[in-house]
Amino acid sequence: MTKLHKIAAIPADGVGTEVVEATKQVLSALQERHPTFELEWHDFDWGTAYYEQHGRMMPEEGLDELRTMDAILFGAVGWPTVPDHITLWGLRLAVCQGLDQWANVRPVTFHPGVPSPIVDAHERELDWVVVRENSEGEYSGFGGRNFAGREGAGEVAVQSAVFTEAGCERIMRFAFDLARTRDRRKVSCVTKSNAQQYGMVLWDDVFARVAADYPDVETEKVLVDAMAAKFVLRPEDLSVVVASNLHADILSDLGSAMAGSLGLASSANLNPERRSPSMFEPVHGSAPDIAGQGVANPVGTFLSAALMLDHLGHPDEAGRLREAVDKALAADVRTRDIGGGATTRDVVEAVTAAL
Ligand code: GGG
Repeated sequence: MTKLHKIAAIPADGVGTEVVEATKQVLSALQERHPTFELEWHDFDWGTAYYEQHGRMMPEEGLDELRTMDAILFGAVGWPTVPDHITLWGLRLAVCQGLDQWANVRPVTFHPGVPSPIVDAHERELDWVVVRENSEGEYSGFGGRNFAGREGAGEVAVQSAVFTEAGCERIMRFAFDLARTRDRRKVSCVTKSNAQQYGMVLWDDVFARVAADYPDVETEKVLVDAMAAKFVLRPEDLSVVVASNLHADILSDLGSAMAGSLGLASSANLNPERRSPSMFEPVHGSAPDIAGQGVANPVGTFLSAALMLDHLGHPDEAGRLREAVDKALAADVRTRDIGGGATTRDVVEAVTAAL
């Protein structure tokens, strides 16, 4: 039986438009060959061009439109004509926070044939997942500018990180539940609780309390600076890494660079209770330096679409898509960010042929 899903496509800016279009083509080929699912696409032209016309990144009723969807496929946000904090808050964060997509899952995956700058070929069985708290912390938007500072200080800006016990607890439980589905049942908790003695200590306290409910899961607490070193020096010791909004953003970029390129990295912004649609997007941004040239790496978006198929209840099809991506990469169909000369179109054709 074919299951129909309503999917919002928000390509947004720069290479986002190219990688989302490429992904729609690959998904269409997949659904033709394996008609267990059908995707009904709803295209939204939100982003920086929309902002330049309307003075906002998405319409006021945009979230209501998205609430009628089963899932969202997102491209990338940001363009040099508008400050990044306006575009990010106006669209990506507006959707993640507005639809309470509080768990951001970012797998770090190594692929055959893709050179890693620091990991030897024989060790590439590595894979771990960064779980990013996606609703609060350093991204709570709390603060302001123009406070009166001490004399001679000039303008003062305050940016507060807000951590709630409930927000910490739900992301920790999510991380522990995820660890239970993996070969290595381990959760690494990241903080900077030696220096940030309120929010990060709450984070550590909640971690210890939640860990007590999961005696079968190994745990460790690591400061974010030490975790950055550990990513590079002992990645085989990682399975699930749970971290705040900012820390996890940085660490997941490091992980994907270790695996060869940010262009390969996928992510899922989940509302685990399924009260609102979840959003799937490559980790990379809009890459204005290569936008419009047809050379963007679509693999991060393909693998985000695989996460979307898992979420929609099609794990076999998601697996087929992942296998086809690995076949294309192993056959050296690689864009220039991973040392090849392939175009976006070449990758679409190779993955489609391998499906
Ligand atoms: N596809 C991900 C994306 O567009 N990211 C843009 C960006 O600047 N993100 C920063 C963040 O979300 O922390």
